[in-house]
Amino acid sequence: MDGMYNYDYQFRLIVVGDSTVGKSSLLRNFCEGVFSQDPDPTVGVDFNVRIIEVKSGVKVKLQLWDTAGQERFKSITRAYYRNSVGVLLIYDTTNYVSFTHVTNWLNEARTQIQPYQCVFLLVGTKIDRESERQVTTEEGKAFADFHNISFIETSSKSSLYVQEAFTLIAREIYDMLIEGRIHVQNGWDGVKAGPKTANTHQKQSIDVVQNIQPRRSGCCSS
Ligand SMILES: Nc1nc2c(ncn2[C@@H]2O[C@H](COP(=O)(O)OP(=O)(O)OP(=O)(O)O)[C@@H](O)[C@H]2O)c(=O)[nH]1
Ligand SMILES: [Mg+2]
Repeated sequence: MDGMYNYDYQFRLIVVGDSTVGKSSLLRNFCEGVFSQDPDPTVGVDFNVRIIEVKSGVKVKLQLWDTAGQERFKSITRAYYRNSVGVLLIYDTTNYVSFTHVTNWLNEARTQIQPYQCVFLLVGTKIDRESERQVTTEEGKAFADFHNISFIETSSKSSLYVQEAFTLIAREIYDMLIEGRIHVQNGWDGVKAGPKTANTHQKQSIDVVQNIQPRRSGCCSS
């Protein structure tokens, strides 16, 4: 099997945060390797796909949902949380207000995603604008540590740590899957077995529907 059909799992990730923090730019850099100074604000929800290798020989197709940060689209984007196994919480390191709003995005995601498991990653963007920085790395890290989630700072303009951000969250999800803390489940699209592993999971997924595992801290409603 080749190309888009040659993967072991599919993870659905959602990218949230205030308007203009750089959500679409992060996804465009990751999926297309480009950066635009003046992109249009996202209207509702956009969708991207990329396959990555989470460890040697294991390919994961990432379905990436890019949401609009503007308040008026909240009711549309809310519907996309439920089928996500990963949430990238984005703030702009040059905009302190966007950092103070991360708590709201985290709470919103937890409320919408429960009772399903998910993994969060805190992402501070625009580190190429170091002289305009308003949120220190220590502040970002302290927030992430407090909520027991991972943390990374990126620049979509300079392509700094963009790949690493997606690899980090995908590996974390994969590890939880292998450890049995996240499951492929019927009726939930957060994680799906790919063409290579679909048969193995078919029986398993029926078993786990009635047996949702307790979450580790850092997951949805801990
Ligand atoms: N210097 C710099 N600018 C960036 C970076 N990422 C995004 N921007 C700029 O920030 C602005 C907003 O970027 P978007 O990616 O559209 O922001 P968004 O979070 O998708 O906004 P909404 O779709 O309205 O929610 C644009 O002018 C981008 O060029 C970055 O890493 N460095
Ligand atoms: Mg956008």
